[in-house]
This record gives sequence, structure tokens and C-alpha cells, in this order.
Amino acid sequence: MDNQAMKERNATRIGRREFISRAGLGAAVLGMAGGLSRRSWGGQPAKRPNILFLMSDQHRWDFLGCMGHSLVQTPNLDRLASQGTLFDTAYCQWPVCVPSRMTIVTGRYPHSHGALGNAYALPQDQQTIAAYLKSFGYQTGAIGKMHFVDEDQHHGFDYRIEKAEYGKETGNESRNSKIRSRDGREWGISSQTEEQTYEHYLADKTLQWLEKNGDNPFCLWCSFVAPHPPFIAPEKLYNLYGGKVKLPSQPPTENPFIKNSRQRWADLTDDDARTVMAAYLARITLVDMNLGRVLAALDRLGLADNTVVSYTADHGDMEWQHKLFGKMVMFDGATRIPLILRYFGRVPKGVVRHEVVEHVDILPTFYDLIGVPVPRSVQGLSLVPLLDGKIEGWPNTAFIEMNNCVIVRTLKYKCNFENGKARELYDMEKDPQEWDNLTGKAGSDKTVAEMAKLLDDWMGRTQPNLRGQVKPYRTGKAAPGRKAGKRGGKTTKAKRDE
Ligand SMILES: [Ca+2]
Repeated sequence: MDNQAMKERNATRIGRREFISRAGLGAAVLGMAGGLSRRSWGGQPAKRPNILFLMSDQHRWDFLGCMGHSLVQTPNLDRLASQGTLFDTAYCQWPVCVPSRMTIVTGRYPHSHGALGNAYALPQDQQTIAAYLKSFGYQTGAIGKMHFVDEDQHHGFDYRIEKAEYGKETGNESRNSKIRSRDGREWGISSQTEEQTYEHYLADKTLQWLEKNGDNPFCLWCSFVAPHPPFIAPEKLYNLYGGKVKLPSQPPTENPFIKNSRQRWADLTDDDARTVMAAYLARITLVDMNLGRVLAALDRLGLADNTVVSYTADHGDMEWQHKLFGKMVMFDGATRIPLILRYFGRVPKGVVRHEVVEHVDILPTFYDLIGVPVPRSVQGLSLVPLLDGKIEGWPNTAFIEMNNCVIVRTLKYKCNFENGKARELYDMEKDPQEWDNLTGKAGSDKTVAEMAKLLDDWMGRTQPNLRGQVKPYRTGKAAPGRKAGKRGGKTTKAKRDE
């Protein structure tokens, strides 16, 4: 290990230990093997708990029945939340697929793991949860979308299944639509039934895997593609929402920093926007139905008690706030995600936690709950102290990156730094819609300085910025089998599909 790597490792370690020490939690929170949560029954050592990680793509945090959404039907996610703990102020680390997902599988911030866009492969020296848990005897599977873009589509997972198998086995295409399409944008009713969808297929594969491998300690990722575009849904599900959608209110003046993003949607009518939203809601319900099938199988197979279950999404979707759909912007619609944890007997039931938490925290939480040490490469913090109500000293910060921007989120504020300079500042308590940019307004300098200090501290304790050192896969070309998007300019259809 060179000096820089050693420095970084120590800095990260100090960050984690600092919180643990402040929280008075000692070694248990470090997840020392056999420590905190390896339960035993009747005095006998228990089998290590399993992990079932349920994921979707582009599901924003507040489109859940249990978050009070008036329209969306998510009975299975609502039940999961009622059986566990829901984090309602959770953020992704980068509002685009690959950087976000590579953070989840490594527990590291994007500038540290090096996958800085959808054309970037995860460098092979980055340890994934699958590679790590294998050393503790875990069977590992990744079913559905992982978005590994290099030749190594496994990154440590023993079992992988993706869209190509779905096409071969079912003859269906995941992009089934003869619907209205303008410039690659699609919305409306699909000609597929629910049973023909990729989501149904992924749930089938997950059930089969659980039936076969449930006897061993396992870490299984079940990763749906919906509600990601195309915004099309089976008719039965679409009809739950068609004609019922109310569009969100809009800011009095358009945010100048989203001019380019707005262009893509500028020609949409209100009716178009309502159709997109109805299909998005239907696609969330499609995920919920299939996730419910997986959870029912866990019960049926007698695995529910010894399995840590979690649900999240890689990022959100604007859903016509600021008259935008999609992600790749820094508003909460794109960056804030649902996060639910369930582990019977350990994770409190029916609790909603409001602390600021991040995707980097998921892996250390898993490790903590199953009783394996948290590797020092992991940069997040275990959420277990919060589950136990030990909130003193919790940092309540999230850091969201995208290209030359970093957002710092605290309980009250959200500050977007572009090239290190504060560009936007929002009071998230008074202005959760992010309409009123406070930068330059009276009294904002002190807050900006505080947020800049948090940014500096974070950069100091995470790895040096790898931007410029890590190259996209094959020097800017997309991975094999994919069409390359035009980089740095107008996005092509292939790129938008990420
Ligand atoms: Ca995504």
C-alpha cells in the first residue's frame, strides 16, 4: 500500500471510529465477527443470516403508499415497511445508474470507486459485497439489472441472469411497445400482460434460486428494471392510474441551471405529462406485485426469520417537478430514494427514521446485521445505531456527486457546489420543492461556508478525486453490445436508456 492509500485508509477509519466513539457503541458497531447480531436460538449458534436485497430502477422516495402518496398502490412495500424500518431521508450517491449502483455494491463514493458515468466499468480492484461475503461462505446471486458494463459481468457474484436470458427463454422483449414515440420517448399502455414482463420473469428466477439455494447462507440481489422508462405498462395496471393523475405545482420562475434538461420535455402537453405519470405509477405497482411474490416465497420457504431484507432504488425520477422527467439533475426527485430494512427480531417494526442517510451506508449495515467485520475500504456508516435509537453523533450528511457537481445535504439545507463554488442553496425545511435558491441572499454566506466546510472534510476523508485518472471503458466507447451515447453533448437514444 502506498502512502496516499494508507493516508486515505486511516482517514476513513477515523471517520467511522469517530462516530462510533461519540455514540458510545464500542466494537459491536464495527461488526466484529460473531458480535452484534449473530443470533442464537435455544443456545445453539445460529446460521449466519441471509441477505435479500430488492431493488428497482428510478423509483423516487415519496411514491410509496407508506410515504403518504395519495394514488400509488404499493401494498407489498407498505407491508415490508410496517414489518421493518423506513428511512425517509435517504439519498443515492449519483443520480445515474452505473455510478450509483457501483456505490451500492462497494459501499464507496463514486469518486473513490471510479465508475464516474454509465460508460465506466467498476475497476477490478474494487471489492464488491459478493466477493467479500464469499469468504464467509455465502452463496451469492445477482438477478436482473446490475449494470456492470465491462466483460466481467459477475464482479464476484456466483450466479447472474439478465435481459438476454429473458429474451431467449420467453421470446419477449423488455421494450415492448407500439405506442406513441417521439424521438425515442415513449409513454402509455404496453401490449404485454403483467406475466409477460421482465419484472415477472425476474421474480420467477428469484423464486427458483431461493428454492435451490435457500439452505445455505446467501446474499441475493433481485434487481427490477421498472419503473425506469420506457414509461409503458400493462393495460390493467395503467388503468389503475389513467385519468386520475394530478400534476405537481411549478415554481414561479424556471431554474436557470436546468435549461438543457428542460429542452427535452419542452413540447410535452399536460395530457402527455399525466400519461407519463400514470405509466410510471403503474410500473411501480408492477415492481411491487413481483417483489410481493418474492417475499411470499421467502415466507413459504421458512427463510423470512433469518433473512435481512432491504429495498431501495438506484435514483429517483423528477415526475414533472420543475417540468422534468428522468434523473441527471440534483433535485430531490432524482437523488432521494426509498430505503427499507427488515430483519425480524432485530430491526424495529413500523418505524420511520428521519436522519439523513446515504447509499454508502447500506453495505456496512448489512455486514453489521449479519455479524461480519466492515472492511476499511467501506466508506459508509452502519445504520444499526439508528435502529437502536442511538442518534447522538450521527453525522446527518449526504454527499451526492455528478460530473463537476457535489451536493451536500444536511437535515436543514441542501447546497449544490459546481466546481467547488456554491451554485444553489435550499432550505429543505421551508422549501422542500427546491424553488427558492438562497445563494447571494442575505444571511446565506454563513450557511454556505458551513456547507463548504462539510464538503472539504468529506473530500479529506475519502479518496482523492479520481476524475481524470479513471478512463471510461475503452477510452470513451461503450461496453460491447451497447451503442455509445454521444459524450458531453446532446444525449443519444442509447445513452438515455440507462
Ligand atoms: Ca437507473
